[in-house]
Amino acid sequence: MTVLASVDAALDAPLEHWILEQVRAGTSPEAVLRPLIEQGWAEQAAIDAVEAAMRRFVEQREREDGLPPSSRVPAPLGLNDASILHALDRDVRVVAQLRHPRVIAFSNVLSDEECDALVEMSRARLSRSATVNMETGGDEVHVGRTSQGTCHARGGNALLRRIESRLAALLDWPLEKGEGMQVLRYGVGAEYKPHHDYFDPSQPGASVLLARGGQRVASMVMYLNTPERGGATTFPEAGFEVAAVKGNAVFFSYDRPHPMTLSLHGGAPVLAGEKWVATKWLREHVHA
Ligand code: PD2
Ligand code: ZN
Repeated sequence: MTVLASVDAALDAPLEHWILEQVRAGTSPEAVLRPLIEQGWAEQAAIDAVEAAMRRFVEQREREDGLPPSSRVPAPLGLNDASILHALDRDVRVVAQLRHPRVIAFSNVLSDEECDALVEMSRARLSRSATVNMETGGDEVHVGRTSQGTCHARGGNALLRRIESRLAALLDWPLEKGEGMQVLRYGVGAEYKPHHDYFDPSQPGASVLLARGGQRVASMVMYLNTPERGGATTFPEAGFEVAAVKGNAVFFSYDRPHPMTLSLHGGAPVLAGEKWVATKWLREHVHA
């Protein structure tokens, strides 16, 4: 009997059809694999072939449902994984995680001195924050975003380079696939109403934005101070919020530009004091 050990081994159409029928009927994985193994497939090759068939089936259904294709996203760790991640020059702590939406809260991402330095280099450059106009791909002032902000070019100084390199190590995502760092200040009453960070591909302005590095696939919001009250980052569809604490950060990813990711999030109003954050958006490709 010939043993097909290659992971490239392909299923013929009737066998693929049979496998998908079995999977849909809830047949156990062992029972689905058995006929392949009886035909002489090596076990791992059979597992790979069945998984590939299921992936093709899911992708076809998603296309039929009009969903945009999914992308690879930064995945720094799994659930119930390490509690501390050594990120280049710093031990970052994992505080909490959510599977869907995919959210990770970290502490000890930035030192107090780094937070203060980011605030000081941004203070004089602040202007009323804009949002992306998806009709044109340009920026515009929006009532839902009442913060002030500024954007620092990637690698613009030694501090930015150090933090960007640390984030690249922490998130296992090349720093070239990141946008420049945005720093925001919220005064009392200022907020960022719930929104998605990805670009809506159906909007006319999307092509301009996507041409430069592809989709956004994840966001890292780092807290540069601790507001007296308010200013949490909220995920309203998950009923979840991350408190703004100096040096901590919230990471969230979205594997396709679609609300099904539940990545809708906002910056709740600051109730007392002020709030400073630095946001790093991660792209599919190199962002030049
Ligand atoms: O400041 C925040 O908590 C926040 C909330 C939602 C920041 C952003 N989005 C962002 O920068 O995209
Ligand atoms: Zn956002």
